[in-house]
Amino acid sequence: MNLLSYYTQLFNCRKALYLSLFLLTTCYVSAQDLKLNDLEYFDRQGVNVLVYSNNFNGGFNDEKNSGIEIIHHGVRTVQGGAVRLNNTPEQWDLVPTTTSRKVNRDTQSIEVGLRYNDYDFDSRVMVTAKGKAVEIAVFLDKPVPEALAGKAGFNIEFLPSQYWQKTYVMDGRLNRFPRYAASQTVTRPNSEKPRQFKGFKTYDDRGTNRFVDPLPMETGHEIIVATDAPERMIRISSEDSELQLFDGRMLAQNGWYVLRSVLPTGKTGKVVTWTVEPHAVPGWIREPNIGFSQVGYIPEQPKIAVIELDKQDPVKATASLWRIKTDGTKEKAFEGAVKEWGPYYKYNYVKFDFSSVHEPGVYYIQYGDTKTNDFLIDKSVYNKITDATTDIWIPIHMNHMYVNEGYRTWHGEPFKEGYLQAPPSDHFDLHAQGATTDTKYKPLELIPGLNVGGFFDAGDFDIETGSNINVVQNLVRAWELFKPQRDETFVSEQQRYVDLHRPDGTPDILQFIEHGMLNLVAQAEQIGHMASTLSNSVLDNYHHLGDAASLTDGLHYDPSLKPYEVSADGKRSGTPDDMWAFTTRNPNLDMQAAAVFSSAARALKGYTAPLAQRALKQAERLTAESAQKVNRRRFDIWQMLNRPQEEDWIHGNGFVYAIQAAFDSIPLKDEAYKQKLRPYVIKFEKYIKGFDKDNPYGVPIGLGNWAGVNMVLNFGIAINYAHLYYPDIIGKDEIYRVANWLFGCHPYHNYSFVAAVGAARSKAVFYGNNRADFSFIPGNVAPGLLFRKPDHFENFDDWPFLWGQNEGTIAGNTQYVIFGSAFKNLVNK
Ligand SMILES: [Ca+2]
Ligand SMILES: [Ca+2]
Ligand SMILES: [Ca+2]
Repeated sequence: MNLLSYYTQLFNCRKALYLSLFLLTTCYVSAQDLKLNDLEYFDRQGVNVLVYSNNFNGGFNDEKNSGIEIIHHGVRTVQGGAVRLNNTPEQWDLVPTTTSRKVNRDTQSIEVGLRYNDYDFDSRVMVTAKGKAVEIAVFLDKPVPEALAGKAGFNIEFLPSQYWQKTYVMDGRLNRFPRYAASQTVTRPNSEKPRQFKGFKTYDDRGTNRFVDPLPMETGHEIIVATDAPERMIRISSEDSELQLFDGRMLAQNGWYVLRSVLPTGKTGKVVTWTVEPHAVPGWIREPNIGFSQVGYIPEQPKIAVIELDKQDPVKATASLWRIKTDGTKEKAFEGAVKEWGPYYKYNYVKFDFSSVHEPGVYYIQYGDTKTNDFLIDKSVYNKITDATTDIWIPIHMNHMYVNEGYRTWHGEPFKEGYLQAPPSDHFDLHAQGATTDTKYKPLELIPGLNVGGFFDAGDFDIETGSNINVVQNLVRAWELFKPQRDETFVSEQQRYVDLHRPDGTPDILQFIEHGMLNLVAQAEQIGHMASTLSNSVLDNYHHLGDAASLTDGLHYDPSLKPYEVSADGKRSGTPDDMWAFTTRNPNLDMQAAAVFSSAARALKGYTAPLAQRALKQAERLTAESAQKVNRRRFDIWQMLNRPQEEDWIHGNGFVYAIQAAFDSIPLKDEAYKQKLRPYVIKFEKYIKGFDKDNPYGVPIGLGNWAGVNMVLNFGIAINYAHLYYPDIIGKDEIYRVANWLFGCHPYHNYSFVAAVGAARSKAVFYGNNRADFSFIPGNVAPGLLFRKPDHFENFDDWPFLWGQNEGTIAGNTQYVIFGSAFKNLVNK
C-alpha cells in the first residue's frame, strides 16, 4: 500500500466514522485533534496552525512571515494565508492590515478582520478547529469592490524548498512540484494590475504597458500536497470554490507556491470555505538538535553542547564524545551526564559538558541515536575565522570596482553613469528625500564624482552612508588595535579593479579604509554634506539579482530620449535607471562622518596622504557647520552605567553600549579611571552571567523582525575587552560564549551562522546578492535566529530569501572582523 492510498483510506474511514457517530461525536475531542493552546494557536504533536500571530507589517509589504502559518513537524512551511489581490503576490504587492483578531475558545476558532485601505475593502477570515483539520472560511459583509472583482482571492503559500520535487495530487491527477519555475504566464494591460506599494512597479514592462500574470499549474477541488513525504503532507479541499495552484517564482525568485480561490463577485456572507488537514506523523518526536561549535574548540576552553529537545522527548542520562583516529577507526573519548536546563519557548534544553577532554583530535558528539558531524579540538581552530570575511566577502562588496577571483568575475564596474540628485520623494527601502534637496543641484541633475569607492550595503547594492561610516569606523578600529598586515587582495583604484587572492604589497585593511573613505569624502566634497544614501531610483531594479554592473545600463539618463532608446554617441539613454543620491541634510550624520574622517586620516596618513588631508579638511568644515545644529546631549558614561536597568539588562543593549564606550577610552585615561570603572565591570560580570538564566545559550537572543546578530557581536566584543582589561573580574571562559553561538551552538540547527574558514558545517545559503543561486558569499555573517511569535525560532538553510535571518550587512560583517580579531588575539594569548 502506498502512502497516498493509505492516507485516502484513513481519510475515508474517518469520514465514515464521523457519519455514523455524528451525534455521539459532536462533543468528543480526541487527544489527537487540533486544539487551541494557551499561546493562541491550533496545536497537535507535529502540527501548529498559527492564525495572525504575526501580522503583515507593511514595512516591506509581503515578507513571507505573516498571516495563517503552518509549522509542520518543526518547520514553518506554509504562510501568507490571507485575502490577497494577486495570483502570486510579490514582496511589494499590497498586504492587508489586520483590523481585529478574536480568539474564541468555546467555538475553537480565531477570526481576523483584514482591510485594504487603498480599495476600501474589508473581509474576515475565520479559522476553526475541526478534528484533525481546520476550516478556513472567508466572510464578506459587502461584496468584493468592482476594481478587485476576479482578482481578490484567498491565498496560502507553500515554501518551495520544502515542497519542490515532491508529489501532489489534484482531484486524483498526479503531479510533482517543479524544482525550478517553468509554468505558463499571460500578459495583461497594466491598467488591470492592482496597485503596488506607494504606486511603484516591481517590473520593467519594456514599453509594452503590460504586466505578467502566472497561469495556474493545476485547478480542482481537492489537493493533497507531498503525498510522498508524510512530514509535509497536507490535504486541502473546498466544495464551494475552485482551488488554483500557482508558482510564485514565475514573477520573483523569492516567490512561493500559492494555492488560492478567487472570491466570488457580488456575494456576501461565507464566500470561500476550505478544509485544511496537515498530516501528523504518528509518534513523531523532533530529532534532537545538538548545538556545538562547528569551528571546534581549543583544548583548555569550556566545551558544552546545548541539546534542544522536543518537550515530549524524555531526557537521556548521558551523552558521549567519540574520537575519530587517524586510521579512520573511532573510539569513545568521554561519556558524561546530561544536565537539564529546562524549557525555553517551544523546546526543552539540556547540556552536555565535555570540557575535560583536552586531547587534540577529530571528534563527534552522540546523544541517543543522534550523532553530530565531526569537529576539531586543537589549539589552532580559531586562527582563520576572519579570513573569509576579509579576503572574500568585504572585497566583493566594493562598489564601483570590477571584482575578479581566479577564473570568475564577481561583478563588473557598477554605476558608471553616476548618481542623480533625488527629487523630493517618499521612497522604498525606508529611504526618502525631503521637500528640498539641501544642495545646489536640481532634481535629477547629475551630481559629479560620487561613483567612486564605498561598499554595497548588504544583499542589495545601495550605499547606506551610515553603514559605510560604520565600516570605516570598524576597520580603523581593527587597524589601530591589531595592525593586521594581511595582504591577499589586489586593489587598484586607478584601474577600478580588485583581484582576490593576489597580494599587492599593501595591507588589505588599509585599502578597504581608503575605499570606504573615497566615497564618503566625495559625498562631503560634491554634495557639501553627507547623503543619507545612494540608492536605486526605480523599484524594478531595486530587487536586482545578478552582476551589479548590469543593474543600470551605464548610460546617462536623458529624458529627451524615449525609454530604451540610446543616443547616437552611445553615451545616453532614455531609460530612467540611474541611481539617486538622497541628500536631505542631517547634522548628526555629518558629525558622525567628521569623527570618522579624523580617525581614518590617522590610519591613512602614512599610506595615502592626499586622501587623509581631504578627509581632515572635510572633518573640520562639517564640524564647523554642523556642531551647533546637533542635539548636543552630553554623553555621560557614568550616568548611563548607573541607570536602573533591570529590564535593560536582558532585553536592551544600552549597558553594553555604555561599557564598551568606557573600555574604548581606557588607553587614553589614567589608572584612576580604570579603578573607577571596576564596580561597573563587576556589574557587567553579573549581566553576562544573567544570560545563563535567561536562555540556555548564555547570550542575548533578540526577538525582533531582524534577528540582530549585531547585538550578539556587541556583547561579544564587550566581553573580550572586559577580559582584556579586567581579567580578574571577567574570566577567560566568558569570551567563548558568542563564538559558540555564532559557530553553531544555537537553536533550530547547529550550522555556523558565519561562513567562516575552519567551520565543518556553515550555513549553505545566505541572503547575499547571489541568493538566486541558493548560494552564499564566503565570510558572510547571518543575522541568525529569527523569532516568530509566539514561540518559534528559525533559520532556514535551504531558502535564502528571508533577510531577517539570512542577510549579512557590511556594517555587521566588519563588526565581526573586530570581534573575530579581538577573540583570536585573546584565545592565543
Ligand atoms: Ca539597502
Ligand atoms: Ca592588498
Ligand atoms: Ca542609466
